[in-house]
Amino acid sequence: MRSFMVPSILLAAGLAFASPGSAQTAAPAQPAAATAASAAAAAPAAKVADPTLDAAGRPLRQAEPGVGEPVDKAFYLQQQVTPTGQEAHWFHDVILLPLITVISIFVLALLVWVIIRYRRAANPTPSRTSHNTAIEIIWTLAPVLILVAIAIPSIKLLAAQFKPAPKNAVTLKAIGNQWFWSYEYPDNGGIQLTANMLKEGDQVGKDQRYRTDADGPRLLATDQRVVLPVGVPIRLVTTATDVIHSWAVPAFWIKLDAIPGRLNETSFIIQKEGVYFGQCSELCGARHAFMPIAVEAVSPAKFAQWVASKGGTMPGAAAEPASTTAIGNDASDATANGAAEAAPTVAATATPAPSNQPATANPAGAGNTGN
Ligand SMILES: [Cu+2]
Repeated sequence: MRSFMVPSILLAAGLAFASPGSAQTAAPAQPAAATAASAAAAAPAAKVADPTLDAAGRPLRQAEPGVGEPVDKAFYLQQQVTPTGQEAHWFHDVILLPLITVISIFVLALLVWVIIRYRRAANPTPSRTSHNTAIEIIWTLAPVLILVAIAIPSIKLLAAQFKPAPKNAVTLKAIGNQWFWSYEYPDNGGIQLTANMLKEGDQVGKDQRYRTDADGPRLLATDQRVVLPVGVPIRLVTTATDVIHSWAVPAFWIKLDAIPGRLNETSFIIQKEGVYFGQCSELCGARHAFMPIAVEAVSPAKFAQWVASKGGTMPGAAAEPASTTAIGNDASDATANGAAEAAPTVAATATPAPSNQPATANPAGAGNTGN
């Protein structure tokens, strides 16, 4: 199926000389001539400069060490930058971890006490007691009360994760493909991105783009970042074109399955500008480990500029979103929330617009940055 789609897309882009074989490998970069030609052919309307990239097409913002990315030899949760994530982090640190520690130590102490105190040498004639109503009530009731106490914040947290996004939310549609992510911004003029993992310098041919430290850590950096505004609700919608994937960004407390033929939805608010990395978190095939996610959170004004640079539009006309209402949807917007959105997005899944061509050949591509 895709073997037909890819050549036709390339042909449409005027790349008749690019062989279908090279297009199918989902490599993050292409030979210089092809990249330049496709960029010229595919981006006629980009007048505004992409505010996230420098003149050479490299990302201006680098990841902050220890934020939004794993740390060498560390374990524990990443610093959370969404309200839900912070609540979950608190729940883990203040409730769950102390509780499980106390219970584990208590049970271990009981076991050790029984093993030592009631061993055969120390206790030659065992007790014949088989019932003690008081203690039976205690060991039944105590766990029940503990579970009820945990359930209250737990269910609250669960509800927060699946609360529908408000009307002013920015919609990001993440589409899992074997093995890369593509993205759509249906409320912003249908901007489309394709994000491929950046390979290391020794893994690519001459003149091909490879990862640098400005892009992010090895196996996490992508050739195109997902750009999202801070302080504005984000409606994340996931789906997939082939098998089940999962869009997961630990710093957002987000892990949402992307299922072919279905839409999953959640919402979150990023509170801090920065670069946040994640990975596909559903075993999806041979290159499951090589379809990372890189999100760059920027100010709403910068987001509007980025949308303009991709040839998109901000809902609600005003191209200068100073407030959160200006950046999101208006109620009047035809592609606004809820059921109205479901039909076009499902249709978009049926026709796999995102291809596995390198993002540099994409209308929204980062450009010829490797050269
Ligand atoms: Cu996957």
